[in-house]
Amino acid sequence: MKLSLTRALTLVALTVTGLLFSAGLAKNTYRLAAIAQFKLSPDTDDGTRLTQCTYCHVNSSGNKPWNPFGINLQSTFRNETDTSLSNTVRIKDALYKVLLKKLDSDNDGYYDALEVFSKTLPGNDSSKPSLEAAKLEAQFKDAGGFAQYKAP
Ligand SMILES: [Ca+2]
Repeated sequence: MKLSLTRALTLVALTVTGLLFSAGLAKNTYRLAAIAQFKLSPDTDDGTRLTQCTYCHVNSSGNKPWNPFGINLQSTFRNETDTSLSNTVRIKDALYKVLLKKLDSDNDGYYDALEVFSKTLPGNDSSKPSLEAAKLEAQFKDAGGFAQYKAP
């Protein structure tokens, strides 16, 4: 069977569009899951994003590459979640499990959960809490510690 060039190009264009759409949808699903679970700033009613893709990615448009926190989250998602579950359930599980590791992904002196708690960026060493780590950790524990970031 021969495809005309026009039909072949249309097929390629539709496939690429579909892939881009599903990738975009996935990204936003994960971003929204992180906002809910980590109690980050939600989008405003007019759609302005107050929590950017750069929470986990290097670029504001998302995709590759991931920042150090995003790399740890991605690894947790791939290696420590149940692949028989939906990606939506897996990402929630990964969001919690990556925090439990007490990694300081960006090496700024504050482990990731403390950065989530203080609303700074766990994957960017130029964003870090102003409070000293021991005081912040005491507040974090008083507020419920890791359990406050369990999947809903
Ligand atoms: Ca940081």
